[in-house]
Amino acid sequence: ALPLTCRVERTFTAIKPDAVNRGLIGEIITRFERKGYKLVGLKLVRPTQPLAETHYAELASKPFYPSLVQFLCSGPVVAMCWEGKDVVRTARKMLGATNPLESDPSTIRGAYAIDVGRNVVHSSDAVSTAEREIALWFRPEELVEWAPTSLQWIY
Ligand code: FUP
Repeated sequence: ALPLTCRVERTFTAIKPDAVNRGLIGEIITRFERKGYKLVGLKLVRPTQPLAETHYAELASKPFYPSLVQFLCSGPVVAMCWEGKDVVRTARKMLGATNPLESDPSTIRGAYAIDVGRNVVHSSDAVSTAEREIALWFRPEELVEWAPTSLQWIY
């Protein structure tokens, strides 16, 4: 049972265009489902340039920023909101290090990525970032409140 003291959080996770094109949507969603997190938002979007620029605004001064924005807009992105105990930090662990050269092979990036510019997934790096990114990518009515009741859907 969920103890009252546990920190239930929400995070913003995105499957980037490289992973969508490579047919990795199911693999990535499956990892989060099997971990035990609850999906409360899900949509396929073709990000506009302003959306991508705002999403990565903190990196605007980096040399790779223009190509990063262009990459995010280059195809469909699966935008997700996942909910559960410590989901922000745990999702980052499940993704692995930003550079696939450093990510453990048991992580999503470690398993499926080779190049830092094509690193398959994004997930918010802090609770405050998650709040900003969820509000950027989703309208409030697109987030669904629900209590998973697995057996009810089988019988
Ligand atoms: P992360 O939070 O793990 O996605 O990492 P950052 O916010 O530091 O970087 C955002 C994205 O920029 C990465 F997913 C990939 C890209 N990037 C590069 O292309 N080159 C770099 O040297 C660093 C990051």
